[in-house]
Amino acid sequence: MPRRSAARSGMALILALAAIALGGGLALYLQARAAALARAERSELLRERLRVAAAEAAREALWILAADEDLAVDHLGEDWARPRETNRADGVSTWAVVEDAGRFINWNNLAASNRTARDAREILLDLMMFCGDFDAAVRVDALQDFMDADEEGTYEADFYRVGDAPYAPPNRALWAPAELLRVHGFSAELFRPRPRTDPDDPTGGDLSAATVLVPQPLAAPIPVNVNTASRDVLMGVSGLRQEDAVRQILALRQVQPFETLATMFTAYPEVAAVLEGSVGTASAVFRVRARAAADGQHRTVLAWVERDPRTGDVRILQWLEGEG
Ligand SMILES: [Ca+2]
Ligand SMILES: [Ca+2]
Repeated sequence: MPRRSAARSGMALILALAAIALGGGLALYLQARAAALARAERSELLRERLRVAAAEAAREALWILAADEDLAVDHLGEDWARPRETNRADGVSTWAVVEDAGRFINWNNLAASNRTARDAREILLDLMMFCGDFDAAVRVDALQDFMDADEEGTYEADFYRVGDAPYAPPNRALWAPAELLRVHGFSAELFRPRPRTDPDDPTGGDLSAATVLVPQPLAAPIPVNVNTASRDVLMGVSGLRQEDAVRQILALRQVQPFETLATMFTAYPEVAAVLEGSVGTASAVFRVRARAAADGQHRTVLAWVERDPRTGDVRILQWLEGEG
């Protein structure tokens, strides 16, 4: 009998030890889980802090844009055009930059009615040719059909009603660059940056740096700003035969930004005829890009705004938040 009792208590001891070991394991597991939860919580908290910081950086940049004292002239030497960087005491660093839409050619210009010397179609065709695209006519025709209200054309609904994922052109101004990539002939390849290797190459332009998609339906095309537009953009807007005039415009604005178009048109009467109606000295639409980073995480803001040319008030057209 005593032997059996000893065996039982031995068994009880083993069970108790197993329970202790299990309990210890559970405690360790719970501890690890709590630490993981705390880490996830901290990471979520940081994400939210970065989201707020990026939005604040974008808003501050827009304040500076609204405070611009000269609304009749916009150039790259103005306060709003300078990228801003901050390194805050809490370890968050932010960066924000404002760019005017006038320094680019807007794809949606093609959807606006036109009463200028050179229409949006001609300008886009020349720009794309200048950027080495010799198939531009097909792409511009397809984009025109994609955005115009009617259903008459080669690249309308029937054209896209093929394959496993048929879709239809929206027949309106586009809202996002991703929509542009659905147009026949457009692909990410078209927008790959092209560093200029030969400065004299007449077809060495960079379409990725010369165009933009302003997410806004337009009554008239957004004018190109002669004070901020790049050489490629000015070449596109003035036509491929105006290389000398474009070079002189760029040299002259280095000395002093154009305050009126009259001063430029007097200096270059030959370009006045082609640029009339397509260019301006100020911009009304701007893009702000902002970024906040800390501990290897970052959050971004991309917003399009319209600035009232009389009051300077800034109105948001599109506000996108993201990561990376
Ligand atoms: Ca200004
Ligand atoms: Ca159409």
